[in-house]
This record gives sequence, C-alpha cells and structure tokens, in this order.
Amino acid sequence: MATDASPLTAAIATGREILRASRGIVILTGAGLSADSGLTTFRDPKGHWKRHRPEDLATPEAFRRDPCLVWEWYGVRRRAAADTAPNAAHLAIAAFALRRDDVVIVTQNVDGLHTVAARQAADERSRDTSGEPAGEVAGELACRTKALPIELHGCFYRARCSACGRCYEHRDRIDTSSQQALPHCAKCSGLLRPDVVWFGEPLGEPIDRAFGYAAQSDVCVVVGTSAVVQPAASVAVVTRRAGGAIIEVNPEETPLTPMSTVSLRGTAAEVVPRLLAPGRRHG
Ligand code: BV8
Ligand code: ZN
Repeated sequence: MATDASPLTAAIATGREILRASRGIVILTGAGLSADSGLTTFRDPKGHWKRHRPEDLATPEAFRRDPCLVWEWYGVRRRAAADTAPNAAHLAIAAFALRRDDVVIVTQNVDGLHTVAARQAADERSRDTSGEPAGEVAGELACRTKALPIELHGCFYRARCSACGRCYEHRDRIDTSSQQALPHCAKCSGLLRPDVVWFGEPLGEPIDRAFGYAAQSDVCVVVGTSAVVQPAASVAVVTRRAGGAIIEVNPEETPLTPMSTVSLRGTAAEVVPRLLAPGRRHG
C-alpha cells in the first residue's frame, strides 16, 4: 500500500480532483479489473489457456472448426468466474455509479462480475438507507438504471443460437464430449454459441451507445486494459478528443498512457477504491 507521501498517493489525489470537477464520467474496464478476483487476463504470460491464443479461440472460424474446444474454453472460464467474487474495485465502481447520476460503466469483460457487484452495491446502499437489503424490484431497478455495465463484448453466461439467434441465460455445465452433446436451441435445435463478440465480429449497438456517452463525458477512467483491442479501446480516445481527461489505472504502460491526464501505476483493487472513495461532492 502506497504511503501518504508516495507519488501514487499524489496522483490519486489529482485523479480525485479531476473527478470532483467533472460532470459525465465513463469507466472503461478490461480483464485486468478481474485479475484481482483471480481471473487470468488475456495477454499476460500466464494468461488464458497457454496452449491457445485468445485470438485463435475467440473467433467464429475457431467455433466452426472445433465447437467442443471453444465451449471447453468458455466452460473453464465460466467455472473460474463462478468460483470467485467481485473485488474491491468492482464494488467501488458500482457504489460510485449508484452515488452519482452521471456515471456509465463500459466493460470489455464477459465474466459478469460487474453485474454481481451492482447487485451487492445496491443491497449495501439500501441497507445503509433503509436498513433492509434492496428488495428484488428495488435492487434490480437501482442496479439496472445505474450500476449495470454496457457489455461491449457480451457475457459468457448467455448463449445464442447460431441458427435462429435466440438468446438464453446459460450457466449449466457444458458437456463437450461431442458436438451432439453441446447445448442446442430449444426453438430450432441449432447449435448454441457463447453470446460474446469474437474477433472479426461487429460490436453493434453497445459500442455506439458507449461512444455516445464517451463524447459527452468530462473524464474516462480506464481500468485494467491493455488498450489493444478495437473498437473498445477507442472509448477513452473519444472522451479525450472531445476535450475530456483520461485517468488510467494499470500497473503497466499502455497505448493510452501518452494521452492520459493521470496514470495510476497500481492494481485495480489497490487504486480504484481510493480513487472513487466517497468525498466532498466527488460522489
Ligand atoms: C471488429 C470477447 C469489425 C470474447 C473479446 C483483423 C480482422 C478483423 C478485425 C481486426 C483485425 N485486426 C484488428 C482487428 C480488430 C480486432 C482487434 O482489436 N484485434 C486486436 C487483437 C488487435 N477487433 C475485432 O475484431 C472486434 N470486431 O473489429 O469488427 C467489423 C465491423 C463490422 C462488421 C464486421 C466486422 C471485436 C473485438 C472483440 C473480441 N472479443 N472478448 C472473450 O472474452 O472470450 S476481446 C478480449 O480482449 C476480451 O474482451 C478482453 O477484455 C479484451 C481486451 O483485453 P484486455 O481486457 O485489455 O485484457 P489484456 O489481457 O489484454 O490486458 C489486461 C491489462 O490489465 C494489461 O494492461 C495489464 O497490465 C493490466 N492488469 C493486469 N493485472 C491488473 C491490471 N490492471 C489493473 N489491476 C490488475 N491487478
Ligand atoms: Zn435456434
């Protein structure tokens, strides 16, 4: 943990000042945010499956070639995500979004942890104000309107029919022993695929919405992304080009570092709760 006089503490104070003076905040997150929940990222050496590069598995061609292998990869990732929990950074982001009315969370992650954090933060907030956990309706409503993310790349707890496009909530264990054993559509018997955006596939309406918010925001807080995947990484650039600031949270430099107003060199779990802690007007 940084001491009071450390450069990181000073940089966090600068970041808090920027947030205090801002209206319109977009928070762009990547796999590094979930690293503090024990989920491997894409590009670090011990990242996702050593035997395969994500770019070789997260593609429509890979799924056509070997749907059992691709579903096996998602099964491993879903089990890892189900066995973990949102970390302090997820929870701080959700609480921050619930405290203000001008925050939008945009994630590249498909692990659903922002959604779990949104429900936990809504319950926490409701307990603080009414002494009761957020009721199903109240909790959902609070989460849905403010702390649920725009999921640019989808979510692997949803499956989509490759034939008719029907979407399903899908958390079952996947039998990858044969293509016949893989999940199929209840409506048309087509093969189901993870409802995520693969390389070479368009992001559709979510990226348009994200760019729209980014263009009207005074600051983009970028947490735990290598900023190499497009068009997601450009969300921060849209804010910058519209005259806004970028606050980057990442132990390492990224292509966004040169255009960042403040770079906070630390992990998400260490830095984000300090950056977004409640304070004067800051929210
Ligand atoms: C598109 C879902 C066009 C699946 C993902 C050739 C052909 C086609 C397209 C392209 C091409 N060349 C380039 C492109 C564009 C391509 C692209 O960007 N490629 C990259 C590799 C260069 N993009 C696309 O294909 C996109 N679609 O362009 O379509 C189109 C338009 C119209 C019509 C048809 C087509 C689609 C891209 C989406 C791919 N899907 N995910 C899945 O997850 O299984 S991307 C995948 O990478 C994940 O979503 C992941 O989140 C994302 C980005 O990675 P990061 O999140 O940044 O993770 P990474 O490991 O890289 O970095 C982690 C960072 O965290 C590091 O910086 C590290 O320092 C830091 N960190 C580590 N620990 C911590 C930490 N930070 C904080 N705290 C810590 N503790
Ligand atoms: Zn179908």
